[in-house]
Amino acid sequence: MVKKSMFSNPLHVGRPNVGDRDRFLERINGALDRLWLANNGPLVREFEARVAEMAGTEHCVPVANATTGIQIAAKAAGLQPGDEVIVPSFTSPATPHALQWVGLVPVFCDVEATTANADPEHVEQLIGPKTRAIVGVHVFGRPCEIDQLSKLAEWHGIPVLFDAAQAVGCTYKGKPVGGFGSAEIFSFHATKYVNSFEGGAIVTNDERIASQARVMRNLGLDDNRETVACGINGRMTEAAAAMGLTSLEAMEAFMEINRENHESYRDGLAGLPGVKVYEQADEERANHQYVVIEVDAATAGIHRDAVQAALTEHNVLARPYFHPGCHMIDPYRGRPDVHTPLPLPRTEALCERVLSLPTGTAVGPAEIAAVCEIIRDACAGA
Ligand code: T4K
Repeated sequence: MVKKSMFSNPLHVGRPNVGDRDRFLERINGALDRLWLANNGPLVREFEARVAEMAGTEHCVPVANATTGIQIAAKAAGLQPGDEVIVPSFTSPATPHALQWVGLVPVFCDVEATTANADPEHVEQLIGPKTRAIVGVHVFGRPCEIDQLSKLAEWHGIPVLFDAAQAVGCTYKGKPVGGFGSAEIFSFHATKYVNSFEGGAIVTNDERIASQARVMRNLGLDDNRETVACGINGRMTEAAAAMGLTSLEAMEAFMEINRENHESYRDGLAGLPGVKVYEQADEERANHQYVVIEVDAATAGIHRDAVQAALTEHNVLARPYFHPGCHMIDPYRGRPDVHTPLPLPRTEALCERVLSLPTGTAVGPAEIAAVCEIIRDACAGA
């Protein structure tokens, strides 16, 4: 039986990874010396080049965060207020909110039980006369069915965008995530394994979308400082780019630590009935930035919420990403203009089972062993 409060300090999910501090401070000092702190400065331009290189794309437009990036990408792809966009319900509220905020109408699809990603068959069923785009999400960094969603979009003559907020550094069929669909959007939020404090990037091979996005990110101003579109301030700062560049330099090391952590959790929870560690596709490069367990209450004899409560007692602050499904939250639930045929059974079942556990540089084998022991104890006591 585990002792009371295993950890004196909270063990968080989403603890930021910090790269080489000296290198970061050097970059910050450079920005202060140059007195160039924002508006597409040299660090942002360098970050842009590094992210494009990592994603293997022709263009990268750094932005203030992924939420703004989704909004800008949707508008740059030509979507207009009132257009319906099919999006999975099992995602961060950031995805539908970003769409809703620019006047689009999210239509929620169900997910595949094994991958937690959008079910292409359900997407196909939902495509109707007002559908103007599909937004796939690479949930927990595992790429969604990119080929099938892209084919559907092509058949219907509509764009497909990918919310790649969680999939920095991952591959799909051996190619880096970033170059698929009309555009993909990365997040470099503090809680992501590669972070720029707050930040994001739109990556694309579409010259028109990239140039539109650049203008829209900068209040609609073009290179000649003429206002040519209704823009927004979606710019990244030099301080964010300094952190982003430093973090990117450590990306491989962070990924390796995440991979080892994932393995330690898998070993630590092996054979525990009803508790499954979410897996990435074997043949792909995965960032493992989220370690997610699925607790099947019927088999485990305990609900996910009780496992979370047991962890909280020990100062382990696990997170039920994503619960509830976006179709169950305001402003979407019950709204007549959000045409989601209910229920979404696989999404709803998954939302009751998932729990994200601490990973990244803040934890190691000893912490993970203790977390697994708490979970085993909770299940045994149920
Ligand atoms: N699409 C998807 C699929 C996403 O997952 C997200 C973001 C987006 C789009 C939008 O990307 P951004 O616009 O954010 O670039 C967190 C993140 O804030 C959010 O970025 C992320 N998804 C989501 C999955 O997780 P919260 O509300 O859970 O964050 P919060 O403040 O509760 O922090 C989470 C944990 O991290 C806590 O235990 C505390 C810890 N933490 C957090 C911060 C900020 C730290 O230890 N240090 C820190 O600096 O959303």
